[in-house]
Amino acid sequence: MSDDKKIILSGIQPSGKLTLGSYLGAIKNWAELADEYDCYYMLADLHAITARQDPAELRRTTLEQIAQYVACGLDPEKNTIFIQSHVPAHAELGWVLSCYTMFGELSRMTQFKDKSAKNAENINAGLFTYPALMAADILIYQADLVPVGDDQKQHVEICRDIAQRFNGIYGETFKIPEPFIPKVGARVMSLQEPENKMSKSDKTAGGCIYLLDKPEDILRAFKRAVTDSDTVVRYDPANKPGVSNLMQIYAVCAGKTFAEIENAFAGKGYGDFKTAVGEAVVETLRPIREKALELLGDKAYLEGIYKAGAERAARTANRTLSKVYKKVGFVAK
Ligand code: ATP
Ligand code: LTN
Repeated sequence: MSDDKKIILSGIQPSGKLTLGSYLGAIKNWAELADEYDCYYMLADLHAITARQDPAELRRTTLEQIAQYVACGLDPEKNTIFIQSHVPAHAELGWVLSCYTMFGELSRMTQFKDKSAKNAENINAGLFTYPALMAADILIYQADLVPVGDDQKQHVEICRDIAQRFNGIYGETFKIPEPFIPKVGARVMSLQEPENKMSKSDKTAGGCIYLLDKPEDILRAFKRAVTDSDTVVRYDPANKPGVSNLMQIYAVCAGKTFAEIENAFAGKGYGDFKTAVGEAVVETLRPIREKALELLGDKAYLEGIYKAGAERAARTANRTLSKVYKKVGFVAK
């Protein structure tokens, strides 16, 4: 991996099964960037424990997620794939950066407010300081670009603020990263409650499509997707959130524009449209599911990927951490 390439970092919490939302909003773009950039993709297990996880389940979903990263087209030879807790420098820089992150800033984070409202019994300090650790994840690789869905934009913005604050005090230390958010698919909504984001922690039956879902389950979920009492396939997110969400999904999975979709389904009603969207999603996910299931049978291969990934990631990460420790005045070892 050469030094002159721009750097990308992104990650997903292994807190459950990956959804169509995380694929269209984030992972799909990752694979397309591998040749142009030096890419780091992690499994954010340190972040995952901000919500209570079952230990055995967390181990299992972490491995499954690695298999799915590769199945989604991330070539482990071209991308550095690793588990966040295997590179301790993240937590170390996270602590330092938490001392340069303000209480007021953290209080404004939408994800904190949403997750606190949903889990009133476990509003822990980690959930609150989450953005400081996420800033460390990004800044420790001197990342130029952070490919994420729309919901993470605010976290990339606070990361930029933290980096600028630190650079302002100690001189140029961190590269200021930019979010990279797709034009279509940046916010896939629940199929049952199209006003809410499709999310792996959402327990509403039929709202979520998972990457490893069977084709017949995917088709059924789309047939039952909530639309409206009108019958026109038209892109209008404010008045027709269900149909507009299906159009977004179809646009990305079938490679069509909204105008093409509107024309193709003019006068046809929702039944045909929902079937077409379901079929396009089935065909998009079919190779991913098959590849992921195959890889899950080869634990040694997956282990090889995350071990090599952590070694490579740690080399870069430790360089930034040393620089930061020196700047803040820690005595060298
Ligand atoms: P959780 O429910 O545990 O908070 P999540 O399903 O919301 O998880 P994340 O792990 O937070 O997913 O997100 C993984 C990546 O996928 C992030 O970059 C996020 O922005 C993106 N993403 C998640 N859900 C969607 C969605 N519905 N539409 C588009 N992008 C999404
Ligand atoms: N907060 C993200 C996961 C995440 C991340 C990151 C994404 C943790 N660290 C660094 C991009 C860059 C989420 O909840 N999806």
